[in-house]
Amino acid sequence: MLTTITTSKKTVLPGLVILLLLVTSAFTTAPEFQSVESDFFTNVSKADVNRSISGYLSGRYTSNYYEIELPADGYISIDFEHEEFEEDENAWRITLFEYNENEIYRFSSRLDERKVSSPNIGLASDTYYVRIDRPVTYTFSDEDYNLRVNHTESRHWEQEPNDTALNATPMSLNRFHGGSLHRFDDEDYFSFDLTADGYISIEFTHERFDDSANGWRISLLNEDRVEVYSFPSAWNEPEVATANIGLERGKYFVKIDSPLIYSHNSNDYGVRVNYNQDSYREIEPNDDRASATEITLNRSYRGSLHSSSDTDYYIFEMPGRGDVTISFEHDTVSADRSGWRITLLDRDGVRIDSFSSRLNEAGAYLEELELDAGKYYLRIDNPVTYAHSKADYVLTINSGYTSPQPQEPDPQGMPGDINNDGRVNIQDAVLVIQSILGYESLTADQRERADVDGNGRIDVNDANLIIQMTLGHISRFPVE
Ligand SMILES: [Ca+2]
Ligand SMILES: [Ca+2]
Ligand SMILES: [Ca+2]
Ligand SMILES: [Ca+2]
Repeated sequence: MLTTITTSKKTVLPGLVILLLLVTSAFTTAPEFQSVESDFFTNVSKADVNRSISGYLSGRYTSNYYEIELPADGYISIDFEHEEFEEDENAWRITLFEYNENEIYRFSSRLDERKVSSPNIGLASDTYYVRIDRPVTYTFSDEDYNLRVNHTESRHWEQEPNDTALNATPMSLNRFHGGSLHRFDDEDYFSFDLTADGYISIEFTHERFDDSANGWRISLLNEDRVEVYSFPSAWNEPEVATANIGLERGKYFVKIDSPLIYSHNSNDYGVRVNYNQDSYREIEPNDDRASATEITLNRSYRGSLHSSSDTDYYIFEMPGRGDVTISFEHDTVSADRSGWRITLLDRDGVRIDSFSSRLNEAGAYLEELELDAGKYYLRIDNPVTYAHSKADYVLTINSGYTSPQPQEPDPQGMPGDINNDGRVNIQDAVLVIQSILGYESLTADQRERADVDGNGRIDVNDANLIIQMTLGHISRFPVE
């Protein structure tokens, strides 16, 4: 019996659907029964930025859509205003979204709230939508409202949504970029590229507020999204700057988020990455032996303990048994405390010797230490947390031995100084002759310095000119 009924219903249904469709198409305007999708197409109107638009919700289930074309990259804020009523209930919901319906921001307006505004939201030049509808409560108001999308043009502002490293907003080095955590769970990723080894510092600024809660957390991440360093900024701390952080060339991210939900601050912030090229610098992260920064003898390297828990490992090689002197220098700070501890370790990480450098002393030395051939580590850390200084230090390992040094291209290298020892002498002429004869091959930088007549080739005329310079017959090369 049951089966028979079901079958008969099935045969009847298509007819009913067709009938319903005919009925619906006969009475096309029925706003109370429109779906969100049909609302979008019938109820969307274009809205210019920086101009007030008035409107009202014609029905309990109506949504008004506004299409907003941003003429340039920058940031917007949305103002929503209406007459002030007595009830303290939410009657309007304002939603900002992208064309693919990805919601960017949503807020509500209460009946007794004459004006509400969104925080500043960074957006790229594109088309966006604002929807006005009733919040998910029973309150409904068909009173007039005014909507205004304020747009400010800026080429140095975050572009939402940038909540993952994949969507990071590219940032220019040495320039402030604006942004805001428009929601408590907003995360802002910026990306930057270092084309050469060097060091950066990050500056973070915002208006000063009378509260000591941490409103922002700023994290530096490397290409693999591994955190290199992270620091907070409190509401009442309008400027924070990190120590110099040595980094190797590559891609990096700066991520800004709220450390805690209750201390979220939606006001604008500014963030800047200052960069300087430097080939003789620690490379963070170098907090363990496996990631130690390689250094060579008789060269000064700079580094810093960017936080009280930072540890810096260096590795160097003794080509044979000999004496070394380790020098550690820094700017002085008036406090009379140990600021740095320097520990020498063997290749297995066993301590050989250590010494400290006090904050109020310009440096400290470990002298005349005899070491066998092999690899060694130096560890720099903080002996006592409260005595931390984030100032740069300069570390040098002096020894009669010279490490085999990689030929670093010296941008200041002068024409004729092929071996880059700061002088033009007969050794340079010999190098040129050897390279012409094929006994020696020169690097690209050396070839550039060797071509002293500037004819694009290294030939006997270049060697001749270098010899003449050595003898004092000429005072400058044709290329100079
Ligand atoms: Ca943001
Ligand atoms: Ca974001
Ligand atoms: Ca360091
Ligand atoms: Ca380190």
